[in-house]
Amino acid sequence: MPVPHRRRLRRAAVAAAALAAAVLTGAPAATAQTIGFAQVGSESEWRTTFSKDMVREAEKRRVTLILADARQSAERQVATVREFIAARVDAIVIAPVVVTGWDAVLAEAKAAGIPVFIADRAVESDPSLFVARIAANFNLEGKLAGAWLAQASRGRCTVLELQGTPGSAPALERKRGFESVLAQFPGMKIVASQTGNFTREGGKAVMEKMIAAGLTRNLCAVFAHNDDMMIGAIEAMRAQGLEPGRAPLTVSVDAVTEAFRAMALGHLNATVELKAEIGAYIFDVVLGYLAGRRDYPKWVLIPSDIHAGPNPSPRAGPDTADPASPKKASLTVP
Ligand code: GYE
Repeated sequence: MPVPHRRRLRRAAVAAAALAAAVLTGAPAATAQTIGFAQVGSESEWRTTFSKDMVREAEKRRVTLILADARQSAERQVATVREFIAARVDAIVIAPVVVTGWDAVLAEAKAAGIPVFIADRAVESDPSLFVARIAANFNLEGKLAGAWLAQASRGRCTVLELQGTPGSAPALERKRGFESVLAQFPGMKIVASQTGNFTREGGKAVMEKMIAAGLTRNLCAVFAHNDDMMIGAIEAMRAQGLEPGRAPLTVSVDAVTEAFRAMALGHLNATVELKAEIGAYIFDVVLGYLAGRRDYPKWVLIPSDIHAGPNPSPRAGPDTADPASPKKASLTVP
């Protein structure tokens, strides 16, 4: 993977020739740049769509992209970033597995003069060590999911939560955002919360255990930090004769194709959209920066949205005796 010095020089020569041509013709300069992309893994449909989009966008912009899949390992990912630094790539994009453990390697990139961009997930480190983070607001996503559920259950609901990868920004923030909404409703509470590591198998396995432990009895809702875990959990619930989408209600995050299918079948009630095709947002900033632009905010925000299924969800009315089993469907908010 290391880019040999000679090749770098050749690239520089090509860039210089292109610039000379551009000056002569008035056309914009074409530069050949190499960008290292330290990706989380391929744990979910959202992630694989994002990776494909990055590759497509790099081709479109004639940039060489070295995509390294960390297979959800934080250590492997840090080692990859060190390889990118040794290879003297022009820029590094990191979608960090977890928020911690980044200061040393980010400082090494800075010392080597290689700009770093954080994409999708966040890091907890000195912000002067990276140019910008290009990402959605995970806390808001948790809030949107919580607000949807508060409305659907009229603020009376017991919830099972399937968490994403421990220590990852979306798991931490979606939980915080969701809980901040629940905190406003004394009748809503999370009764159990476990990680399914953002995978379908993980969501299924955790839900099987929860069912076996009796946690789905009289349950109002399941909140999953991503669609893949929810789809696994739906499978587990249906196998046990439960009717996810009716009882319990189901809400997750990502809005991948499979989620829309589950909503059309009535198994999933709502999903908060996290755009997966965000390559254009990322390359705009990276290439803009490499071309000399410096006025980027530390957080370049990608907007979020919520999608609810076609069926009006059953809601617990204020007169429903058991808040854990919402049976009354009503479309009017008192
Ligand atoms: O929601 C999930 C994934 O980092 C926000 O990672 C992302 C999450 C996404 O694999 O599906």
